Amino acid sequence: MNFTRADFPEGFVFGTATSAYQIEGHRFGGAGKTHWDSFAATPGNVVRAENGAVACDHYHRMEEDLDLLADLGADAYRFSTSWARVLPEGRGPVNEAGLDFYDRLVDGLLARGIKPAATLYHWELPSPLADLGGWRNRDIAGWFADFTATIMDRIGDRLWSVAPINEPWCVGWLSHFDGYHAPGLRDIRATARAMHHVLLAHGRATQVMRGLGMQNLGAVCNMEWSQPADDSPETHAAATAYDALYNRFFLGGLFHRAYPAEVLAGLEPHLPESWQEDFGIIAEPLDWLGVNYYTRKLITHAPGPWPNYREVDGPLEKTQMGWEIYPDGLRDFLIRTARDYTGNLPLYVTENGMAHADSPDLPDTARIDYLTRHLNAARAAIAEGVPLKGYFTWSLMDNYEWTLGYEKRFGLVHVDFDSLQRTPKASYQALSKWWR
Ligand code: IFM
Repeated sequence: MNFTRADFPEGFVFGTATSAYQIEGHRFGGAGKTHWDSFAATPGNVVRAENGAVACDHYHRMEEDLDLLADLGADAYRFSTSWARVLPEGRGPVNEAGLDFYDRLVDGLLARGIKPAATLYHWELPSPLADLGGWRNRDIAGWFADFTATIMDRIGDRLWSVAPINEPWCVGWLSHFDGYHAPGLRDIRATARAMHHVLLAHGRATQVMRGLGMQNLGAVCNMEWSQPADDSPETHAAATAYDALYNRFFLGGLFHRAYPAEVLAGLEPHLPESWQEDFGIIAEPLDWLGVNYYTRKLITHAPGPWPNYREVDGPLEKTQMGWEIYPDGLRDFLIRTARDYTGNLPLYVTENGMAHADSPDLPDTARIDYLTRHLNAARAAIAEGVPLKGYFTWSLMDNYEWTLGYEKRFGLVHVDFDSLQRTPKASYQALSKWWR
């Protein structure tokens, strides 16, 4: 890596991220069923029908994993709390073992001098709530607010930061329009409702936490830089529509109390009644915004029904996910987000990293190169005046990559999914040299 910690502003926070279902081992500790369990059990949805039942068994190996984080020199750790581990039915009776687990996790981080950065929801919805319509049901905002109160009552006094929901685009669009994530729907009305309700739930949870006197509350949005595949006006319109749906819809709701016209063109007839009246809750003021960034997409026009775009294969070098490597997109998103939405509000890169088909003894140069190039892009944004305050790599360790099972390895630490042995990769060693 061609820079050191000293090349970033004083107090810049470096960390790594994971999520509950992807690492914990959902079958341990009395957690309730989730829509990811049933989605994965349905043939054809997930590679080899793999699920998060055991994952990395972080539930039993938490201390070892926290030691890895400490040895890495991380300042902060983004983890998520599993709704079904805390409330197995989604509402009602609490699983004390679940609350104890997150209590120990937070204390374990603090004991090692690492800032706990919590995400309340990273995708595993309790099945009883999915049965009631999940994100399509407006009541989910209240259910989520109650879950927020339950978990924050226990750990809220010791958290460094909280974001209610990870990547609302994935919760809304990828899961209800593309059908690629649980619950696997492909329905425009379900999509419109889920996309709106996810923001409403974010706002309600934020209000609950403000009521508890909590600070450093934010939101985490994933972004993909969209570029037209050719110069025709209709291809440009397609790329703009992709950008609106993926990147500007959620920022618009959170910061401008409005949704982009390109999205309303398709979703407005399907949004819940009086949706505009919810912006007072959705746009609850925040302390920071997190950007999750991995890639760009080349977009072209697609005939037929809205949204009239499709992705085309791009020429750039790709990761194991088949995602093009495009660090400039990170710089440009940070600049655009600050300019058009967040102003002086602190920004964080809350996820960035690459999947690579590696084993513990390989040099891991591709990942080191990817991280170096994106950290340089972050520095370029800072040089342009963007108030970027931190950067988190995805992920601390190889884990369950949802629909793609355990094959896609994003970790700084290699996990052998038979023995569950952890082995730091060369990228872990490289980061640990200059993070400390
Ligand atoms: O593994 C996911 C994570 O759950 C959310 N952000 C993107 C990562 C890589 O696909």
